[in-house]
Amino acid sequence: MLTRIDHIGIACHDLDRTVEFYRATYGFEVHHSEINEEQGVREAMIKVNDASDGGATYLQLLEPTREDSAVGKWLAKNGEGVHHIAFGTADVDADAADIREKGVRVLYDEPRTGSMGSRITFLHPKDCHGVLTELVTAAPPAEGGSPEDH
Ligand code: MC0
Repeated sequence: MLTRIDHIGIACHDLDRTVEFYRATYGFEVHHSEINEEQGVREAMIKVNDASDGGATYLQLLEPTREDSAVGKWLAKNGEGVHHIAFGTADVDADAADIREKGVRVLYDEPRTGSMGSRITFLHPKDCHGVLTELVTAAPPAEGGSPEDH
């Protein structure tokens, strides 16, 4: 069951400058940053609010690490802006299977690794009224920490 918005993915040309915009304009700080080589992105997660299921909602700022990545191609075509939305679920495998049965293309056979050790998959934007949609299951809580402490 999808229980919250996990994040909104925003494509940008310059991650550091974009992070500074969100800090200076809204007072948001970076909660976590990493490079995901498989996805071809350098990313910063900005936590906006906690959620009742123990998760949280983020803005995910994405700078491509290579031009032929999904974000690199999208930026070249569209410029900066909202790239995808992501829904949080406790069971990405079950939700992806249910959604696939409804005829929506799920892009990965098995979920892959996303931000902060999460498991993620994507739904094709052409099957979702033009919105690239991601499903996310957060990593289990670290010993003695919250699910977001990675
Ligand atoms: C492409 N299209 C989109 C779109 N990307 N529409 C809405 N939103 C997007 N973000 C549209 C194009 O405009 C085009 O439509 C059609 O889809 C095919 O696009 P393409 O440029 O030819 O590109 P493809 O087909 O090679 O790839 C599109 C696809 C790809 C969605 C399959 O981007 C993909 O696999 N995305 C999932 C992975 C991803 O996005 N990773 C980056 C975030 P027309 O009408 O012109 O034919 S990584 C992330 O978010 C992780 C780190 C995390 O959350 O933890």
